[in-house]
Amino acid sequence: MHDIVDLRSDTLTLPTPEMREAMGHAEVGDDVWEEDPTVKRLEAMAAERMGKEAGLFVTSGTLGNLVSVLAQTRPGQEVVLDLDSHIFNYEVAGTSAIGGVQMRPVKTERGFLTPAQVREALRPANIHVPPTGLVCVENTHNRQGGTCCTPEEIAAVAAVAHGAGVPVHLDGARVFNAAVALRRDAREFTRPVDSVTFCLSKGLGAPVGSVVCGSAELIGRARRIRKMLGGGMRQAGVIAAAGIVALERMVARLAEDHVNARALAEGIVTLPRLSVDLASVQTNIVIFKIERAGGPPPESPVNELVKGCAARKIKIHPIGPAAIRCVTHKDVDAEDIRRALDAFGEITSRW
Ligand code: TLP
Repeated sequence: MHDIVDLRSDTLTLPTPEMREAMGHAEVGDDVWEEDPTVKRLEAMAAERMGKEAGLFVTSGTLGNLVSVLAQTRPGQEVVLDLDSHIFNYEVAGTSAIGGVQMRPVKTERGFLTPAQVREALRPANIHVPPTGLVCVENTHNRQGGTCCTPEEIAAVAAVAHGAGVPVHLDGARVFNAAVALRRDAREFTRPVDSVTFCLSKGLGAPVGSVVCGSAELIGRARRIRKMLGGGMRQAGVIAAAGIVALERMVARLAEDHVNARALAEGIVTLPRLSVDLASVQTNIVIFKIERAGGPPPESPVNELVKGCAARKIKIHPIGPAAIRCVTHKDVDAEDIRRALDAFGEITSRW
């Protein structure tokens, strides 16, 4: 039970006492000189968990994705990705603005490109067209509500891309949620791809940071690009120390967040003015809709729900004129979920 129930994102998680302790005692050095032992330990640990040769600690998932795209493309190339992907929608067009690549968003069924869609999107050798430089996939899928694709689905897409000599990047901001939900090792999701970014500062609870993993050669290039973008950090072991605790202690507990998200979704379907696609609730994200049918709606139902919840110290995030996203995480417990459901019930019963 928490005073404030913050369901806006798992990025809002606060560091655990153990993380703060580790940060306070972290052994540090200048990481641009590759002399920070704690950063090196985190990178080695991350690479091992992702089944890759090397890792690179970056400030954010956005920087991790940008560095990964820049390290594997050149200006004038095209990147194939899902229309609803985070890279295409929420990363400020960095890949185009800074990397000079063109995005080729493809509309998919559930956020995941199929092998046939990739085959169709790959450019032929023709002087008029931009060469395809990279294919990106996202798992779990944020805008689809935290849905997972299987390692086999990723492998099938990667096989098509690799067959054409095109590398594949996984935006695995929440790849550990997928691994826990599907009871698979994270390495199975990353084995087919050339690069992966995962976040320490979402469900894993670290205050800052993501890690890019790939071959030693790729990470060497990524390190230079990170420096170019101003992402070379000095005594970054202070924050990497929290990332180590995140990897060691916070992965298995993601299952609790999934149980809480499920409870939230199952409560929401019982409320007549709200609806949720239960099949989409596979990890820690619940996207639900406000149904207008069946009675006179308030002026802006979404605003009324957000404001009504805020008055009850519950924070939720609208993602459209009639849609709300809730994300469960370590700072939300089962009691908080009941409180949120009570609030939703009370507010919507007046409509
Ligand atoms: N997602 C954030 C917001 O940017 C929407 C959130 O609250 O969910 N890939 C995926 C799939 C993400 O969900 C996010 C963050 C990122 C990349 C970027 O990570 P950060 O926020 O560390 O730059």
